[in-house]
Amino acid sequence: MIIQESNDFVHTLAFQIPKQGKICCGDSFYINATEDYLICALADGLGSGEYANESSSAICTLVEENHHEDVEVLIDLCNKVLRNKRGATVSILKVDFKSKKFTYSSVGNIRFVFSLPSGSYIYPIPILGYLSGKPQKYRTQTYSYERGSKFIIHTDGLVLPAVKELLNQSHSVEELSQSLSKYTKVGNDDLTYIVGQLF
Ligand SMILES: [Mn+2]
Repeated sequence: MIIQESNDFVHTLAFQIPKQGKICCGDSFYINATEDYLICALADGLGSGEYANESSSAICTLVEENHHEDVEVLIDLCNKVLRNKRGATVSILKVDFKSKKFTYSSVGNIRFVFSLPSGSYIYPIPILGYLSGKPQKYRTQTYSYERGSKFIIHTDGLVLPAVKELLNQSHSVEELSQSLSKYTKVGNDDLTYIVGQLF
């Protein structure tokens, strides 16, 4: 499955494939680009199949219904929505186009790399573990970006040997997606990535 969401300020492309032999994907994502901001949520439900999907899709529904909220608020709401469900690893990215800043918060093993056109990279450090409705610490960080910046957010079903080079060598989200295709064969975990480029 490939989904694209774009406007004058951002181009994004998401790709998802379930674990080998499964119809239901345990990963879920949500992307929305408004005139003011981009919001992305990616969740990986523990295990796989239906119950993993129940948790990860609850995260995405919550972010969809509350996408105007700040990342700090959203990540805590995400934790609460998982009470009495299977846990999930969760990442939320919000990019403000006017101030050219992005805010990111993550709990668990979802990977995020942000590449600036100047040649530097930002790897916000996630909190270890997963959300499960229990009291939880968060780390929410804000950074500045420049026009032309690119990013990738992906679940642990995608294993990339050289993510910096991939980001560097691709001039568009379509090119990036093309160069990721050899790493996205059906495997032993659900696999989701979101790539984006900011303008
Ligand atoms: Mn996974």
